[in-house]
Amino acid sequence: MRIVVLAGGIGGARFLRGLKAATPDADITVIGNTGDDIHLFGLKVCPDLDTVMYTLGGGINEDQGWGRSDETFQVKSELAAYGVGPEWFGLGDRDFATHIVRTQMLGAGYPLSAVTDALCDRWQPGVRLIPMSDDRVETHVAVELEGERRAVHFQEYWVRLRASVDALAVVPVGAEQAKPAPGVLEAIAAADVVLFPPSNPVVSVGTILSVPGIREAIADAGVPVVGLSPIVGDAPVRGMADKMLAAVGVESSAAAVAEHYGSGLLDGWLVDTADGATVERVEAAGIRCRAVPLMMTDLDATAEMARAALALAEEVRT
Ligand code: FO1
Repeated sequence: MRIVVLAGGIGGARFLRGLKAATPDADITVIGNTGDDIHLFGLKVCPDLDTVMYTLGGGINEDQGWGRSDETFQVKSELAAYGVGPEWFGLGDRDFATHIVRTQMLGAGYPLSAVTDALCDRWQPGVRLIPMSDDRVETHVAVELEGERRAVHFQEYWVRLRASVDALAVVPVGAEQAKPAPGVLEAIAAADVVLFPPSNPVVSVGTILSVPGIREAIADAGVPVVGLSPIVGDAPVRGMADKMLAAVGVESSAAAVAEHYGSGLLDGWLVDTADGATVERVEAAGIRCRAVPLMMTDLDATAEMARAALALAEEVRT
């Protein structure tokens, strides 16, 4: 079975671990969000690609869900000693090696998709990880700070500001001019099923869908598209997705996210058992809906979620 997954950061990566466990013989292609990418110290950092690669490759800092395990921060503290910031983004020594290799290869003319393949050669994530685009797309967030309206990089909003101020707008800068990376449209066209994991519907899945051609390819693929709600009981399971949803005028609820994706895209939607009462509303939107446990408490629970998503895909397959 060929499965395509649109993944962002921590939630998407953890879901993929369960999907791999549930479908050991499947051919899984992950289309990774690159809107979170940031350039620091002359290096290109790709948080969502690295989180998928490290999580599935066994190098992730499990508690954080990002960055490397057994990390040290000598380079970071030396940079701070030179007064070179920003200090609010915690890059570890092991993680720096990934960004150095990536930046060196980009500088030599390799596209991000080839660089990602090379990095995955080491990590063997057990899926094919393709960036949504080889072109630069960076999510910026419009905020009001000290009475002044400004656009800040997503990472500054997420990490320095901790989403403590309202996001007035979320803009994937460069998306309109971006093209799907090589292999993205082909993977979607060849897929037996497309999954939207419990990633941030605005800045992760939404950003991937903002690359011209990707949303259309999925909508026209003629195969089941099934998503899992990142919102349980009107709150994000992790992260601050509610802040991002508010920026695009979507209420923080499992049903509202399904409606936001729309029945033109989604055939099926899994909500947590806590949101069982909302199944009817989702089905009224033309999206088949089931309530199952959606807390990724351990590998078995996550594998169960993946099996439920694939079962729903078979139910809606025409
Ligand atoms: N998240 C934080 O909350 N604090 C950090 O200092 C931080 C550093 C960091 C470094 C590399 C990396 O790949 C991810 C990092 N993240 C950090 C997480 C990152 O902001 C998020 O994982 C994604 O951008 C959102 O999915």
